[in-house]
Amino acid sequence: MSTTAAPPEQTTGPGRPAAIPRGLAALIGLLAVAAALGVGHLVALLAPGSSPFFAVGDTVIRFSPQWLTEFAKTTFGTADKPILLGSMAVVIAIVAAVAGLLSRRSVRPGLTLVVVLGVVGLVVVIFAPTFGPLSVLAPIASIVAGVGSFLWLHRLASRAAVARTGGPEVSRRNVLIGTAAVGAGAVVAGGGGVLLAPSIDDARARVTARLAAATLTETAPAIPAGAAFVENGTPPFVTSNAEFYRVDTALSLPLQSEQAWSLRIGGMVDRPLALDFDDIMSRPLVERTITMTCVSNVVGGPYISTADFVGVELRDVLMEAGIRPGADQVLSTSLDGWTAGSPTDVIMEPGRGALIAVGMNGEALPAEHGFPVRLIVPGLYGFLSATKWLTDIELTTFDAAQGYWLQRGWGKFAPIKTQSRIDFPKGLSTQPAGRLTVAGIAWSQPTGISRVEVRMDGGEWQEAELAEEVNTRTWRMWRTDFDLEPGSHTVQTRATDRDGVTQTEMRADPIPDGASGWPATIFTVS
Ligand SMILES: Nc1nc2c(c(=O)[nH]1)N[C@H]1C(S)=C(S)[C@@H](COP(=O)(O)O)O[C@H]1N2
Ligand SMILES: [Mo]
Repeated sequence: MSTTAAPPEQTTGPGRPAAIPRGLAALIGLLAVAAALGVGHLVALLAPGSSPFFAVGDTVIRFSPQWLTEFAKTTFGTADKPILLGSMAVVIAIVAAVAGLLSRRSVRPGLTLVVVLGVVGLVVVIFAPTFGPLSVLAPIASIVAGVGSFLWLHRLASRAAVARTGGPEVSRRNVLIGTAAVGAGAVVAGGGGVLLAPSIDDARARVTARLAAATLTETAPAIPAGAAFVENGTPPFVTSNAEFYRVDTALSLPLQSEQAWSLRIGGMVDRPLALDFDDIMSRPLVERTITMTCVSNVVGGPYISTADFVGVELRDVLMEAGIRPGADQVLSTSLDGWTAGSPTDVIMEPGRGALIAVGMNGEALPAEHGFPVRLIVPGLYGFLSATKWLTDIELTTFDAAQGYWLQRGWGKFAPIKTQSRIDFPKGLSTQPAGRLTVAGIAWSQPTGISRVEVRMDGGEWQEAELAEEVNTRTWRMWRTDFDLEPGSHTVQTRATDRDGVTQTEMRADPIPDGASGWPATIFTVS
């Protein structure tokens, strides 16, 4: 072999080890970190919430400043979760590649970075609200897998680098086999973690069957055909479970079977209760059609939906526990550690109709909407009332404890604001000249809607036709006709509740207690 054929990177000499080629070095970092995350995700099957990758994502969400959360929600909507996970994957991949590149000669710098990543995963899992005795296993397995793969691949690659200067050709094949093995291991482990994740399909099927067989002490009246103006562009009165809006902080859904589920009711009560799913099912079950609304909904926004919920009266259960004087807050906690604090006096109002819900539109709650059990409080925004994956109810005071969003600058008391939305015509659409039916929805739970007015181009307010009222806990559809000349037009609406209070024109952002202002839609007639 002639010396001139030596590769340009050859810097071998006494006391100076051969450098691993850049691409291979970066690949080693990537594969070691992928193996770490894959193995971590697999071992996390032993303890919910302990997969390092998802735990990091959950922590990013928990510690995101309020402006960032709002920006993500309003810019990406429900795509915010995949976008967060994707961005995390990119950042981690860059750090992993850097770890590999730092260790082209000595194993130490890159290995240190891999360990640092692993320790971040461990710390994040330890401080997660879901932390339990088995939770450390996944991040520790992750560190072992990451460090082991890095050391092994680094040794193979260093040997191959030396071999390029004249050693046995076989080392290069070893590198190939090594990288392929670690890559395959990462995919198999991570994929195993995904595929072996407990499915709640069977549990949901059991609950759906039990609900179908149960006798309800109160059924929701059938929805009259005239309750929605779908032909004019409003949504159907009842939202299908698939179409129901979803808002939560959960990157991976808490999955618990109804058999493993239990609810503790404690704090400032005379008789703390522990209820399991059978206890819930053996109580009087009621069915109610309720419209839920998210405080993050902007004027004209999509975060509002209606369903038939089945559950037990929250008020009755709390009466049984016996609320002590001074307990002004009902603080509910989910399986993933999210919390909501509702005012006790609202929940205990006779006729408010708050539910510990188990059914939604004739089936068990879907996983995304809180299976097996959640809270629904008509008239309160979801962020301070509608805890999904419910596991704990604590009677306490607002001074002693604050719910998740209250800690992040959102309101302490946020009744749903009277609002209306224009569903047709769509903004910036073009409509044919002549008669145009404008249509939409209005809501003011739990007071109900008594009037919706519509005006075109700042003209006289004209009273819209209201669809049949289902109950005051739900939205109400409206429509009205205009004869329009060609050109650009702006339509506006304002709703009035059953107490005679008209929705305010004053514009407010969603934070801290809900958006307000009259919706306006600009469109063209040609
Ligand atoms: N466990 C849990 N429950 C939660 C949330 C959450 O982030 N975690 N978000 C709340 C918010 S802000 C709203 S608006 C409603 C939305 O319920 P949905 O997703 O079933 O429509 O759930 C509430 N319950
Ligand atoms: Mo919300």
